[in-house]
Amino acid sequence: MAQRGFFITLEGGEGSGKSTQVPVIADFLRQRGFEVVCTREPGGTKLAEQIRSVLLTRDPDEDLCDTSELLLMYAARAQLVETLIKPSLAQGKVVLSDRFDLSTIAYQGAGRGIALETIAALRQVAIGEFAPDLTLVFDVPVAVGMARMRSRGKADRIEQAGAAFFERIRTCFRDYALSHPETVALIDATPDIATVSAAVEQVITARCLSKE
Ligand code: Z5A
Repeated sequence: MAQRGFFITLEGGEGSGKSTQVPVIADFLRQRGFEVVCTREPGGTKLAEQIRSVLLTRDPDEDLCDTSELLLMYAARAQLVETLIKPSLAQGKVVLSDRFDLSTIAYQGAGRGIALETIAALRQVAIGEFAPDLTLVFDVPVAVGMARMRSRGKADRIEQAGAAFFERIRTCFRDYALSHPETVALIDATPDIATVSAAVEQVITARCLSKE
């Protein structure tokens, strides 16, 4: 039977540069002989991508309420975990996901103010105890991230929230990383792309590859 692969998630606020790092990490791991599957949240499968478009497109006639937003995040996550992530890990592949469950704690929990107990109850229904082997939290000051995003153009529905919302999210990501040092690494994402890549590769080498 194939050895189980490992699951790495990339998390952080707007413009933290995590999406830029996904193909860099994938290349780094492929060069070391791993089969790598890259995905994202919300989305990553045909049906989960349909949920993503409901989540990220602002409907001028009807606001998505916070509870619906939370339920749709978990509907998309259940679909992604069951149909893509678990089967890929069972085949011995490495899965890289641009965002995962920690984004729900940060955005719906710290950002929208939904109780962590509510989030934990839904997580249990959607994915049970399933969790990443390693989470990389990309940290940049909110103003730096926003400036990077502005240079990219139009904001989606969630990105239209105010600066205080994004400050709460950044604090949540940082606090979570510092309080879960065994499974989460905090990456300073302010320097240039190559410097951030080098820091990430060092963490992956130490946490995942040295156990091979
Ligand atoms: N969301 C949620 O609320 N709850 C959940 O449970 C989940 C998600 C899973 C998904 O949006 C939204 O869903 C997200 C959270 C919410 N919303 N918000 N707001 P998305 O997938 O469309 O986008 P994103 O994940 O928020 O961000 P992104 O667009 O993928 O950007 P990024 O990963 O933070 O950064 P990037 O695309 O790699 O880089 C942004 C720009 O900066 C780009 O021009 C790069 O070239 C540049 N860049 C990158 N790195 C650097 C460095 N190091 N220096 C300088 N410039 C850089």
